[in-house]
Amino acid sequence: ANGAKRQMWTEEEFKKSMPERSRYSHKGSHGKGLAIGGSLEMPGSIAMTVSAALRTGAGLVTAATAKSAIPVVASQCMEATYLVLEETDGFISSDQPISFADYDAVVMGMGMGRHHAAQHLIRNALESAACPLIVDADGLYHLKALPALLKKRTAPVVVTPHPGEMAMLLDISVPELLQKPFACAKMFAEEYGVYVVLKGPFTIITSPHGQQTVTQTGNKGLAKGGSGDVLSGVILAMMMQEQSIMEALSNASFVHGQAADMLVANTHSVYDLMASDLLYGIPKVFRTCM
Ligand code: B4P
Ligand code: MG
Repeated sequence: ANGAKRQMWTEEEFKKSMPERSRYSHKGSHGKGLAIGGSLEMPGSIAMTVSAALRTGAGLVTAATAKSAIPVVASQCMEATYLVLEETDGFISSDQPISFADYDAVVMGMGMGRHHAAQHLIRNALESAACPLIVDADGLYHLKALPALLKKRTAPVVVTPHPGEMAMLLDISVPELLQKPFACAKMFAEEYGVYVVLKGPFTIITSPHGQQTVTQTGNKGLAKGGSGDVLSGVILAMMMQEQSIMEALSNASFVHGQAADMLVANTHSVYDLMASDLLYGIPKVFRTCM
């Protein structure tokens, strides 16, 4: 019965669903995104998320990160703008209100750390951001502590766990999860009314109603710190283009994996591929698959 609701998402679906850009478009037409995360210890995470979002076609991207991380991030991303967040020991500890109404989509969690103080921001976003909210990495740990808020939220939420994080969210072991990843993702999506991007050698994307797509792009070169942060940025940008959320998530996963595949086929290997190389793989995907 599940089979009928499951679709393989390939280059063909990508081609069909990517919106054309209007001659009269401006940066506002392509979305203003906000990425919240990073720390003095992990500044690269948010830098890669922001760069990936810009590479994928976001009109404007703002990075909200710990004050001391900003110079590091800014030196890597000249096109981004910044929101300075208060910090403790280099980690975001701010409960300052963020004006979420200024953005079309928000991604949060990458490199944020698991200090309790960061939970304020997740709470604020769940309560007051009317736009789609994407939660990744350490954000998922904070989210787990807020089940009632998650259920109550009506605007879209996307979670992007790897198997370790999905198992943590479901309170099961990784082997248990890997025995039935489709059913587990569906259970979580339906229970909380969220979109789930369960990452892996194939990535399973599930809607709150249990509809599922699968992408098979990507390779072992992605098994390296930072590749998930790049995916978060690709998702942020795709969520702001004119397509359904399922199309946006499926296309994001397709592009991310395909970028890795094209780099490994041409200039790189699965040993040397680095997450930041994906920023140069994304243009190859747009040039050849669209
Ligand atoms: P984290 O601190 O969460 O950091 P990370 O996930 O390793 O980095 P990143 O955010 O860049 O990558 P992500 O997986 O999100 O890891 C802490 C600990 O969690 C790890 O030390 C480990 O103990 C545990 N853990 C991590 N991954 C696990 C897993 N798969 N199963 C069980 N425990 C795990 O994103 C990676 C991206 O690359 C995704 O898009 C994914 O689809 C892709 N990718 C990775 N390997 C791939 C492969 N072999 N083939 C194709 N695509 C692949
Ligand atoms: Mg990750």
